[in-house]
Amino acid sequence: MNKLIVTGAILLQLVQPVLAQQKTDPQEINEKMQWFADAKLGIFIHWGIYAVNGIDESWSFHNRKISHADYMKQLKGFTAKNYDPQAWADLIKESGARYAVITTKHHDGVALWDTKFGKLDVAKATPAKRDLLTPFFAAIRKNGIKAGAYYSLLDWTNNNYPGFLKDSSRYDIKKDPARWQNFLDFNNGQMTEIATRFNPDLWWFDGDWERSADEWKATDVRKMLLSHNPKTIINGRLTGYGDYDTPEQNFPVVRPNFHWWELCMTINNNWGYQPQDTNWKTPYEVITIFADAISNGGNMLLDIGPKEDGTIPPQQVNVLKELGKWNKKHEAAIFSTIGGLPQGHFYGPTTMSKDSSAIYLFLAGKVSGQVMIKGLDNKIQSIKVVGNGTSLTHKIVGKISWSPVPGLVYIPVPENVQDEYMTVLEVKLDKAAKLYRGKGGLN
Ligand code: FHN
Repeated sequence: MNKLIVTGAILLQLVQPVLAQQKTDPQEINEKMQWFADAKLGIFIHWGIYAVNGIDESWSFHNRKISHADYMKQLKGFTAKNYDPQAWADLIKESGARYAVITTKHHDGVALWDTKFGKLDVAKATPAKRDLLTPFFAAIRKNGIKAGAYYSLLDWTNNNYPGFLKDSSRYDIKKDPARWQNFLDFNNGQMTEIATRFNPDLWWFDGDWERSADEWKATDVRKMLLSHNPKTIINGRLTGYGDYDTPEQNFPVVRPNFHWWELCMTINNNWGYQPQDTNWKTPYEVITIFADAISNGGNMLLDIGPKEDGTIPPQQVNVLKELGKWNKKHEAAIFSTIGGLPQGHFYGPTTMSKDSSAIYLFLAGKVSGQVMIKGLDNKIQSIKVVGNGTSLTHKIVGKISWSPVPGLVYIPVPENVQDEYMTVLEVKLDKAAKLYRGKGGLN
C-alpha cells in the first residue's frame, strides 16, 4: 500500500476499487495482482492468417472489405516456416517486458493450436501443420516471462455464433437458446483446452461487446478459469468480470479510475502485419508513452505483428531493442515502482519507490537548464541520474519561514548526463513523500 502522505485541500483517493463486478477479497486480489503491478511492460502478439495478405485481422471480412471465402483462402498461405519461438522469447526478454500475450484465436475463429473443437486451426487447415502455441509458451516461460492468452469470445466464422458480417445476424439467441448454448459449449471447450494445456498466467479476453455478461455467462467463465488456476489474472473484457481495465490505443489523459490498468497499443497503426502501414512509432514516442502509463499507475502492452512465416519485421525488432536498452538503464525507476506524483507537482511523468521515499522524474527530450518540483514537503537526501549515478545539486526557492507551503525544488540538469530518449532522475527523500496540495498562503 502506498504510504504517500498528502496535505492541503485536495484529498486523493490513491487506491481505487477494481472493476465493478469484482467480488474477490481485496487482500487476495492484491497478492494475485502483484506480479502484474510490478511488471509494467508486456508484449502483445497478433499473429494469424491475416498476415498472409496483410489485411485487417478479422475485421476485413466482417466489414465486407473482402469476402469471407477470400479471407479464408489465406489459410493456404500461412506457413510459419521461419517461426522461431525462442528468438521471439529472446527479443521479448531484450525489450524488458515481463509478460507476453499472444492471440490464441482472433474474431475470425482460427485457432493457433490443434484444438479438438472444430476444424479451424493452423494444424489442420494451414501448411504450418502444427500447434504454434506449445513452443511459444515454453520459450516464454524458459526466459522467465509470464505468458498470457488472448482469446476472442466472439467468433464470426462459427455457424452457431449469431454475428457474422457487419449489419447482419445468423439468428436471434432468444428464439434459439439451444444453438447459443452450443456455441458457449464450443467456447468453453476451447478455453478448457487452453487452461489445461498452457495454463496462462493471464487471460486477455476480447470481443465481449456483442453480448451481455449474462449471455456470455461471464461469472461461470471466471469461475471455471480460476478453478484451473486460482492465480490467473483476467483482463476486464469479460464484460467487466475481470481484474483490470484495458484502455486501447488512446492514452487516458487523467489517471484511470481502476487500480490496475494496462494501455494496449500498436507499434504502427495496425495490430497484425500490414506491409503498407509504415507509420511506425519511434523509440522516443514509445518510451514517452510508456513513461506516461507507469506514471499513472498503469502498464503498457505493446503490440507486434509477425509475418505469416513467423518473422518479425525489422522496424518492430528495432523499437523493442531500443526500448530494451532504455529499460535496462533505467530499471530501478520503472519495474516494481508505483504510480508517481499526482498532476501539478512536476511537469512530466514520475514514479515512486513502493515506500514513496524515492521519486523518479522522467525528462522527455533534451532539457536545457533546470527542472522543478512543487509542493514536496520533505528533506531531499540526494538526487542522482539513474543509469549513470551522477549526483546533482538542487536549490529550494520561495520557502517562507512562517508558511506551511514548501519551497520549489529547482534541479539543474547538465547536458552531458542526458539520455538520448528520456533522462531519469532519482530524488531520495528523508521519509515517505509528503505532498502539499493546497492553494498557497496560510494553509
Ligand atoms: O477487434 C479487436 C482488434 O482487432 C484488436 O485485437 C484489439 C486489441 O486490443 N482488440 C479489438 C478491439 O478492441
